[in-house]
Amino acid sequence: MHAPEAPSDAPEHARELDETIRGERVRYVFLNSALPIFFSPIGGALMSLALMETTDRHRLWLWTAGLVALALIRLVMRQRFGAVISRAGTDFGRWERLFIGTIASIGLWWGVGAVLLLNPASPTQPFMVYAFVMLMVGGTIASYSAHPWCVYLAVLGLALPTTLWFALQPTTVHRVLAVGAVMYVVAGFRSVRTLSHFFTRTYRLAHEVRVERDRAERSARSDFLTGLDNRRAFWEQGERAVQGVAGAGAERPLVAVIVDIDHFKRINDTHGHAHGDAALRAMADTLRQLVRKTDVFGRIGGEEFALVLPDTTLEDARALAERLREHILQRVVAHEGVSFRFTASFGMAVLRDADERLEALLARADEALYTAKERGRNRVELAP
Ligand code: GH3
Ligand code: MG
Ligand code: MG
Repeated sequence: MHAPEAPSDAPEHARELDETIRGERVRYVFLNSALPIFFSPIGGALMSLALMETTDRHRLWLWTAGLVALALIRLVMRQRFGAVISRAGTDFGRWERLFIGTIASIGLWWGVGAVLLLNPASPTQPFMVYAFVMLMVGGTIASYSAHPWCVYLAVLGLALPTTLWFALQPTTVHRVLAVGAVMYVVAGFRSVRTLSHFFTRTYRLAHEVRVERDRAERSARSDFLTGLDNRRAFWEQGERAVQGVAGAGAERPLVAVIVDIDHFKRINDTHGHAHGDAALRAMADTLRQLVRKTDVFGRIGGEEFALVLPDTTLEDARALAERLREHILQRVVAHEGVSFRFTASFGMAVLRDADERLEALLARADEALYTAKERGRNRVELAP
């Protein structure tokens, strides 16, 4: 049995979809990284400014310069990724590692840097550092929510060092703030997870809609029994081919052929409907084997098939029709233990001029087919 369309390979499909979603996450991180690239060094500079009076200036300079350097690296990376993002075959996995790697290292630079800049001697300075670090945590969650791992790694690097430092202080107010930081981060992670879930679901749904639409479109245009184009698809493409000749203006030969299985009713009556169907599939198979992919052909009725052959001379078309006729004549159809042969008749018509439409052309081919039937079947006839 010829399945008109192979069923989609489910695991292969799922893998492909996962890859697409992964690519989209990377793309989202990329799109959203424009602001954070600048906000990270600006935030660092602002914090340095705020700490100027209470912290060693050389350290502040060094730390801010590090942030600027990391921002520059990301800027270059963004430029390069922007150039390849829409190109087929972009290795999203590689960019994903690079993006997460740099975003996480900036988080770490911030987090570790913040602890090294902390001045325990000052009564207010650590709280300022704490505030800046938590602001950065919020910004990271907001910016990269589509990519949970990016958020988890960057936020852990950012928040863990300061939170630990606060937790280890003997004073209650420090410890309370450490607990607050943990709650803040947990709630943030939780919401990132939820967002990510909806992100995946949206893409999955969009993908399923696309797949179903393609499937519906394909099945509306193909003949279920033979897998060939059905009447509608054949007609659309045939019209286009005929109009192509009209548009070209020059002398371009085009031939239409109608094929009709001889005494098909007899096959059905003698062997059964299933054997008739087997003959139809054998016919379709022969067409697929011998007719060029660029030609238009399909099953237009019960046991009727039609071809539109653009840029084909009458001689070539006749040679093809004869080859098809021979091939069918020789072919033994075997179905459920019964073997039989059948023949087919052919009617051909050459496009008269650029004004002739497919309907008129096929009507003439049909007349020729009628002549072929009259003259004994299993033959090729040309419309006058
Ligand atoms: P001729 O040589 O003059 O073409 O005779 P014929 O028997 O082929 O033509 P006729 O038009 O008398 O019979 C066509 C038969 O095709 C009748 C119909 O039952 C059968 N048929 C139409 N569609 C299908 C199909 O999808 N499967 C099968 N098995 N038979 C079909
Ligand atoms: Mg027939
Ligand atoms: Mg018929």
